[in-house]
Amino acid sequence: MKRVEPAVPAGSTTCRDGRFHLPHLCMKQRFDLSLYLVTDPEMTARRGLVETVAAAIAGGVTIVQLRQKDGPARRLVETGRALHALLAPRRIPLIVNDRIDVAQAIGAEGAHVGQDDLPPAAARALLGPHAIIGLSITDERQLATLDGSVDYVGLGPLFPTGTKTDAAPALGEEKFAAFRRRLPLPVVAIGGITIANAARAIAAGADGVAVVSAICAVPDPRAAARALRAAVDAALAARSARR
Ligand code: TZP
Ligand code: MG
Repeated sequence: MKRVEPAVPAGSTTCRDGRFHLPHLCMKQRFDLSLYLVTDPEMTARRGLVETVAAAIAGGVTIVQLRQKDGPARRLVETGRALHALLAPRRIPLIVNDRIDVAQAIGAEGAHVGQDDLPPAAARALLGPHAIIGLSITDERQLATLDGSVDYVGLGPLFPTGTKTDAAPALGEEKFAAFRRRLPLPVVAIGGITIANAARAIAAGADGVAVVSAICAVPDPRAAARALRAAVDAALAARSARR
C-alpha cells in the first residue's frame, strides 16, 4: 500500500519530537535572564512599544516578554509578530505573558504563566518541548506549583512596585535570598528593580533582573537598558569571583 506522507508546512523541519516546527522552534533556544524586559503598552504608548523594545535591544536586553492584560487579541498578535521580527534575528527570545494561544500564533520562543494562569504542564503540552516556560512565584506555598515543565522562575516582587497594582507584598532581600536557595532553577527577580538596586537583586541570588518601568517609563530606554545591563554584569561577575 502506498505510504501517505504527512504534509510538511513550508519552511519547517522535523524535530526530534517527530513534529514539524519552524527551524527556530526546533531546539530550545538558550536563554539568558540577565536583563529581562517586560513590556507595558501604556508606558510605551508615546514612543511606541516596538520602538521602545528596539532601543532596549540596543542597550543590551537579553530576553523580552510581551505582557498585555487586555485589548484585542488581533492587535496583540500583530505587536508580537513585529517584536518577533526584531528579536529572532538577534537570537533574543520572545516570551508571551499568560496567552499561550498568542505565543503559538506568533511562533514565540516561550510563555510565562502566573499562579492563576494555565498550569505550566498545560502550557508545555500546548507549546511543545522546545518552548521556554516561565512561572511566577510570590511565596513559599507556591513551590508546589513548580514541576518539570518549568524552565525558569520569576520571583518577586523583590522591592515595592507601583506597576502591578495587585502584586503580592515585596519579599525584601533576605526573604528573597532564602527562597531563591530552595529553587533548583534559574531565577529572575522582578518588582521595583532600578539601575540603583539591580546589583542587590543579583547579590540576593537572582540570575537576572526583570524590569517594566525602569525601561518602559524612562525618556531614554537604550541608556537605561545599558546601565542596567552594566550593573547586572558587574554583580554577576563579582558573584562568580567569590565562588
Ligand atoms: N510581577 C511582579 S511585580 C511586576 C510584575 C509584572 C511589575 C514590575 O514592574 P516594575 O515597574 O519593574 O516594578
Ligand atoms: Mg499571568
